[in-house]
Amino acid sequence: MKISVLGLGYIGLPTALLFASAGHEVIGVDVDTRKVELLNKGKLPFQEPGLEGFFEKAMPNFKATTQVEESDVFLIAVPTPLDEYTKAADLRYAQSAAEMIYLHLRKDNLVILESTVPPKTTERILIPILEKSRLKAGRDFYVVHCPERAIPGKTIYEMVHNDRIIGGITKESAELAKKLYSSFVKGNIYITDLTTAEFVKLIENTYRDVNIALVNELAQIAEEYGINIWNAIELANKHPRVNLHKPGPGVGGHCIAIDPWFVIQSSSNGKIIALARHVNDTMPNYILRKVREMLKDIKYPTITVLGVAYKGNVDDARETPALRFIKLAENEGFRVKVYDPFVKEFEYPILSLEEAVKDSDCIVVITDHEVFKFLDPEKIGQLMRHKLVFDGRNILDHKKWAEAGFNIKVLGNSKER
Ligand code: SAJ
Repeated sequence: MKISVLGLGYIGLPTALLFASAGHEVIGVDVDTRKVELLNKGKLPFQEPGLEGFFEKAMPNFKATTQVEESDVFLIAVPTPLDEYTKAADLRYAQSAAEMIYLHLRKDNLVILESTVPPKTTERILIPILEKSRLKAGRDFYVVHCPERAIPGKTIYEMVHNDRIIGGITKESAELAKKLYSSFVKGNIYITDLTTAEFVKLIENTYRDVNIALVNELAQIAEEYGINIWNAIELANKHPRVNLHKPGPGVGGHCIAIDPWFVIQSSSNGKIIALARHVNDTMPNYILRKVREMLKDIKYPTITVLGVAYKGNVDDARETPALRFIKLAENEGFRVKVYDPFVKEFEYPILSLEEAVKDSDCIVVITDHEVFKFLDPEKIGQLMRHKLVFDGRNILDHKKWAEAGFNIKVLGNSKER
């Protein structure tokens, strides 16, 4: 098959390379000329574990370009960001991808939408554009929605091993796409209709968002009762049907903080979903209140944010709660310094650990990077002005930090060490 993949980002590029490694002829299309040039030189535009490994294998069957050409399959994997003003999906990129495709669409082509979209988007937005080709969807060409479900940091593994959902305009469309994906997917592939597939993708992330909001609220309640939420969660999760998530400074990334809005944007329901968004979005405010209490006797305090990635062990800071925390802290007159061992691009300078903790009054852990467990509090303490830590992820080795003379507070645990 000749497959054109539109959008060579975190999802489109690995998908394109997986199809190419499976023996298909793949044309990667992106509007970013720099990215296209890099790829054609055999260089990857971003890091993702495992991606480099099979790039070489894929190369003979892969070409990057800025123009769409005639193909058997068109796969759309462009961003569908949240419009902050309307809290609805911004479908501009998906629409322009469809505009590029319809000019080259032929009978019996398959069009796949992988981008995350609000329910009914494929039917109401995408298909009308494709039908400007004068071909009829479901009769002259095939259409499916096959949402991506891979987690950043483990994208390749999950793309190969996770189960997939394919929603087709017709059963034939879904069956055709299933056959195509089977060339690299080892998980099960389930077939459904277009709107159900769109909905399923969204409710997976909504489930996670609402559950994280629940534990974030419980963490605050636990503090009122003077108990440790982390112990309570561990014990509650001994129940065979309970799986409480982990509290933290909120939810970042380009999926979980966004997809719940797509579920409710055109619905008259959605109270719990909107409330969960609010709880998670305001966690940085809560953490700042806690930090302020710790620093109440210190004039002109400086704080050090440990971790600005939206989650542990990744270099991705998109929609990170760290940014909200830093901005709020600055508004209140705190001086903020930032350290993250992975993140390269960020709105604030990323300092070395020594620079970031020097003369600081308090460390605030925002990201659960595994390496933070192995920090040396003795050395860090010697550089700081006051030895205070707020652990927003319960990730540090508290015993070690207490032994080094630190006063530690942990989110969801009002007990001091
Ligand atoms: N988080 C918590 N507590 C938890 C779990 C996560 O505070 O117990 C926070 C993380 O720190 C992070 C955010 O939530 O800020 C999201 O992280 P994540 O690891 O839960 O998910 P993402 O956004 O990296 O990827 C999700 C995945 N969806 C699900 O697990 C249902 C992934 O499978 C999707 O493909 C991806 O969204 C997407 O693209 O939609």
